[in-house]
Amino acid sequence: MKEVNLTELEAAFQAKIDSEVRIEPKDWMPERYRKTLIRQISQHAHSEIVGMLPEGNWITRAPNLRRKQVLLAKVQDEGGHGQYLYSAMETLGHSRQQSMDDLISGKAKYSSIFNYPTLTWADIGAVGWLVDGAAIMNQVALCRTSYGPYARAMVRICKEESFHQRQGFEIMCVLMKGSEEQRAMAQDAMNRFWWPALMMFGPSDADSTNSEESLKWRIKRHTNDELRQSFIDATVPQAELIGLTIPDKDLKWNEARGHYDYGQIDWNEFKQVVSGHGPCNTERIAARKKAEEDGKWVREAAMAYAEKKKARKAS
Ligand code: BYC
Repeated sequence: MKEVNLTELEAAFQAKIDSEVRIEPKDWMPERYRKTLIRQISQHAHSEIVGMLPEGNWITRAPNLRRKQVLLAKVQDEGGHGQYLYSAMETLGHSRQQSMDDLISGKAKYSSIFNYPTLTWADIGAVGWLVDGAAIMNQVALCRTSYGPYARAMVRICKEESFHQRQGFEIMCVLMKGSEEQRAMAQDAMNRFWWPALMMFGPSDADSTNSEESLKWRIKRHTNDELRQSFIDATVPQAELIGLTIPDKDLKWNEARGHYDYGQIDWNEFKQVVSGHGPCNTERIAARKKAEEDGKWVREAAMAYAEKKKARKAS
């Protein structure tokens, strides 16, 4: 039998990607492709479950029963998204426990945005509208990512995220139609969440270390700056419609480019937050660590039950 060498395998793999054939768990893949996917999917999964914390903070303080029900459902959805994503990651041979240990030890990243506090009810509107809005902009493209289990998980996640985005925008609309204090609260949330939302798309293309390879493998379909620009173009008219001001004095429609020009992002702040020095990093990791410890007996009981069932079947 003819021996197939690594270069040939890589060429066949790239040809598959280029002709839009999905890569499935049992297919051959370059080790770097597998590692990149584990990194991105686990970061994404961690973002979902850490993202439950700033919103969960408002469940007991939602202004009425309807708002409480909607927020509960949203936070529960995020937990579900984490589950789909951890399952997709496991198909690459990486264990959930290892991934969780990496999150708790600070080795693994999660989205910078969840290291900012939710100080008022309007922040729940801003998170739904801006944070889920930015997430969708990125995630719609991921429905066509080259790895099958990740792409399929994203289809369902996107459907739920668009409901989240709308409920956030509706909160902002209601506040903007309310009292002077409510409008001021909505504007304050906008002022604090606008720039961190733009940072969710990652460093500028010039500083993005992973983009080139991820674009070649069609894990990513667009660059960080392309997605950021699409988000700004889509969101500015929504803010104008309800009377919110974008906190960027350089924001201006550019007729020639057909896009909004925008001001300088504070990349120092981004680096600080990503390296563990944002306003809530310590608190977020401590909450995940406590959840992991509190849930230990449940995992142990489930494992013991599964083992017993297996033994009974075998006897
Ligand atoms: N925060 O080379 P780059 C959600 C890291 S929404 C922290 O451009 P890549 C949710 C990056 O990991 C949020 N770290 O990276 C919404 C890399 O470091 P490493 C989750 C960031 O991967 C509402 C370094 O910076 N969405 O879940 O090509 C409610 C250089 O960056 C960030 C996803 O995760 C950041 N913002 O592109 C609840 C979507 N940005 O790993 C939940 C999937 C960059 O080399 N992920 N870094 O040490 C992606 O699409 C891509 O990973 C990114 C970054 C666009 C985020």
